[in-house]
Amino acid sequence: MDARDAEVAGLPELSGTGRTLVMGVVNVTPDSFSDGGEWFEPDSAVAHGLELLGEGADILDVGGESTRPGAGRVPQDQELARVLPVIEALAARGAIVSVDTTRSAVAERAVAAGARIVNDVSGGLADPGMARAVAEMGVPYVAMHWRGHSDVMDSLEMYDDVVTDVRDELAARMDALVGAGVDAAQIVLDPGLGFAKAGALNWPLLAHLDALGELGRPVLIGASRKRFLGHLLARHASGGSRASLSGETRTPRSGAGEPVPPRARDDATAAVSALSAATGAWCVRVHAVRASADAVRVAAAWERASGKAAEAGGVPAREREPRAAVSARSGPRGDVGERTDKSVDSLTDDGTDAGGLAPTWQDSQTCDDHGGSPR
Ligand code: PMM
Repeated sequence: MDARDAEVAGLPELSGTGRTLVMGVVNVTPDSFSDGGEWFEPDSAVAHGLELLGEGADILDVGGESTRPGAGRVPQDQELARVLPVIEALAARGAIVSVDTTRSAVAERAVAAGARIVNDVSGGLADPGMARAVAEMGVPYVAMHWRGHSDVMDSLEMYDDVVTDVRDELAARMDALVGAGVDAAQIVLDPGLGFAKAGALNWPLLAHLDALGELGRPVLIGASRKRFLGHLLARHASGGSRASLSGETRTPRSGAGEPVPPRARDDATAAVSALSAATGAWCVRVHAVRASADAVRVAAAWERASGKAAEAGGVPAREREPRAAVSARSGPRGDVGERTDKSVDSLTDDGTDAGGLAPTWQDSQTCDDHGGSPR
């Protein structure tokens, strides 16, 4: 998986950037878990979208139906009334807009209103008409891993091995979509962080993004403000082992064991963006754009520099040897470890410590970061 080589048919302006793209979230909903109600009026949603563009968003993702755990469905005409004016206005201002919907009728109307991408959190499972609609429209299509609507997804979290199960289920979606006439070049895959995945299940997916890369399509990551990050930070806030070992004094941001609130997850989101970019993700979907826009640029500069170091002969093998452990620790699936190693080469030049770039599979398995709700 490598963002630099990824091509998605129908988005010529976004190819060849040499970096991971940033999708800014514009939720036109009263009840999304992260920002519900903030941009509910069309004018404020449009203003928010323009602000995100100014902060460096490449794509604006407009959605009118909350997918927070437990949420019920919004009637189709209400979803349309929420998203269409916002999409029309943002597209008219030159934004590349995606529509976040599971309904083919909404996707079709949104594309007619100027949306260029369909982002379907159900990967075509919620609406049997979606594959045909996307095939006919020929637009880029984000197919996310999904097992059921928000009101039932908490009960669908059984996995033998979350990485291989998600990969195999996405492979099956790809086959079905292509079978229905969608060009594989239109498809972007997404592991669906937080969707039928409680806290600890999300980390192996991030640590093994290369497993999705095996399916040969670009990957989009939507970690922004999700609950598994809230739980991770709650451990720090409660004076967990890392803080006390390092003698660091941290201002508690939440009560012990309680996830920090969604907005307090933005720095961690940017860290996920940087690491996702380092492993070659095509795009990250985020609420707070500026930090992730910076993060993906840092990752790209880092990658370019490591490429140059390798071309120039790199660091002598003798110096590189101890760092190979980082590659081995990042897992058996190839790409992540390989690319980590390259970055480490350039770091060795200035003596910076690069240890522990990727969590290990075992670390993730033993992580106690379970949350009551997947986000
Ligand atoms: N997450 C949410 C909504 N849409 N789309 C994709 N492709 N991937 C995601 O992870 C994703 C998504 C939920 O977050 P929100 O309610 O804050 O928009």
